[in-house]
Formats: sequence, structure tokens, C-alpha cells
Amino acid sequence: MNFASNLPRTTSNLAQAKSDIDHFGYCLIENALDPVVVHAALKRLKEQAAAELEQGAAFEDGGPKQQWGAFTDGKGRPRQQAYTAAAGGVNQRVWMLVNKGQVFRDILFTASVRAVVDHLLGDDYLLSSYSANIAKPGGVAMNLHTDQWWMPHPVHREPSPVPVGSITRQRTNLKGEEAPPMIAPCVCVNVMWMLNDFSAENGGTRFVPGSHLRGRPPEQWDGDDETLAAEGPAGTAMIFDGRLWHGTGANVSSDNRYGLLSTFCGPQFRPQENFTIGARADLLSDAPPELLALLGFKIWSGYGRVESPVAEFVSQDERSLGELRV
Ligand SMILES: O=C(O)CCC(=O)C(=O)O
Repeated sequence: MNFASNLPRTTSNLAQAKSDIDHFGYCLIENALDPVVVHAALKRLKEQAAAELEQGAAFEDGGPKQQWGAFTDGKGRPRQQAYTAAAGGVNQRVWMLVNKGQVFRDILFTASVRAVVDHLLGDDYLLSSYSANIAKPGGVAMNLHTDQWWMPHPVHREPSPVPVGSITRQRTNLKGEEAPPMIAPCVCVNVMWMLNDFSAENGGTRFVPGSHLRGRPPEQWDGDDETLAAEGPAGTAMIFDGRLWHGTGANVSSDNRYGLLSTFCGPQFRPQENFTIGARADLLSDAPPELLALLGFKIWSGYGRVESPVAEFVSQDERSLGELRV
């Protein structure tokens, strides 16, 4: 499909943004964050990133021989030490932003962006992860991927070639070369919040417009797809469908690119970051119900409970009754 003539532009018109994301898999919200918020978030992110580096707790990826996603060494052993500058990492990830500043928590409730997320995910959804990616000079392009790679594709009536628990980033249940007659729904939405200007040179996220509707991985596509770079001034939010093929761009500039990524998923799915364990107790004690719901503390149709399916919320200190006898 050739989209060149009518690709989405930055807009503050929400009807346009919803139409853009439906048709192209992404939209760009103009001035989603005002300059005061951008400034505060950037300041907090830089402090946090510097401290994580200083304490040897930084996670660094995106180097020429070192890509994010190689979680194990092939024998099932985690490769934590692979994500350091010493091992070739260039970009810096800062995870679990929900714990790392009020400004980050406030950003989650930006009304214009949430209206588009609501449009795709509906009444109830969870925060799946909330991180920053500081794409640094020398960082290479990330492999194209979708953010719902774990979502099984629709199948033919014969048994599925790959059971759900065996799906990996590299191995889907899609049969051979055949495109499925139907595609999986959008079950996850990502927001890239630009904290400085994004360009093709400084690693603006690369993506294939319209790829959210193809239902197959890039290596099965026809022709040579050109990726585009997400570009926009600081404060722009790029919202994209979880099925859109995308990845960090190569940073060939001399400056860092600062972006926050907040991913939301349907309440049926397992979030990428485990907020029910990892969210800090001090922030939960006065968190509003809307934040508790996003973090997975709100019971959904009886799921996520400890004991009673009719309770509204769970808390970190709730315990099961355990073995009882009379
Ligand atoms: O940093 C970016 O531009 C995108 C990052 C991304 O796609 C990811 O972390 O999965």
C-alpha cells in the first residue's frame, strides 16, 4: 500500500487522531505535553539515568553487536550482564518510571492521549510498562517488532502448530507463508512521549505505516518496505497500535534522543512490568483509584483477586486465608 500522500500529521483534533490510528496504526498528538511538563520530566529523567549509571544499575542496549530482546544465552540462563556499556550497550533504558517521579505518574493521565488509548482498548485496561529510552549517538536501529508479539494469530481449524505457551518473539503460531484470513485485534497500545525534538537523525522511532493490519511479520511481507521515522517537536506524543511494526531508529546525530514509552494492554493480559509487586508502597498509600486500576490493583471480572471475587481492589499486603480448620 502506498500511503505517501496522506500520512498522518501532528494534530490536536482527536477525531482525526482516532481515524489516523485506525487507518495507519499511529497518530501524532501535537503539544500533548506542555513545555513546563516536558522540562520537569526531562530534568527528572536525566537525574535518574545518571544515578542509575553511577550506581551500576543502568540497563544499556542498542549497540551494534548488542540488541535488546536476547534475554537468555540459548541455554535458558538470563543474560543481565549483557546490558551494559562494557558489553557494547549504547542506549540507556530507565524502567518502572511509575516509581521514579510524580511528573511521570501525572503524564499517564494526559486526557488527549488517553482518549485515543480508550478508543482502541475500551473501558478497562492496564499499564503494561512505563520506561524511558535514551537513544544515544552510535545506537543502531532496533529490530522491527510489534508490542503484542505474544498475541496468538487466528488459526485454521486444524491444531495450531505452536501452542500458546510456546510463542516467543521469534516463533509465532502463524502457519508457513500463509496470511491468516483474519488478524488478531489490537490488544495493546504504546505511547512514545517525545521529551526533546525527534528526528530521523537522532533515532526517531522507525515504523511501517499500515503494518498493524497485515497480520504477518516483516520477513513475510511482499516488496521492500520503507520505514518512516517518528518526527516531531518536544511535547509530541506518538500513539501506536500494538500491532504496528516498529523499533528505535539509529542515532547518527551528536545528541541524545529522550523518549518515554508507556504501554497499555487489555485487562486479560500479563503486563510487562509487574506493578503489583514492584510499585513502591509509599506511592500506593495515597494513589488515586485510577492509578491503582492502571497498575493492576483493581479486580477485573473476578480476575486479579486474592480471595473474594467481589472485592473491588487488592493491595500489596493482602494475604490469602491459608489453611484453616475448625
Ligand atoms: O525507542 C524507541 O524508539 C522504540 C523502542 C521500542 O520499540 C521498544 O523498546 O520496544
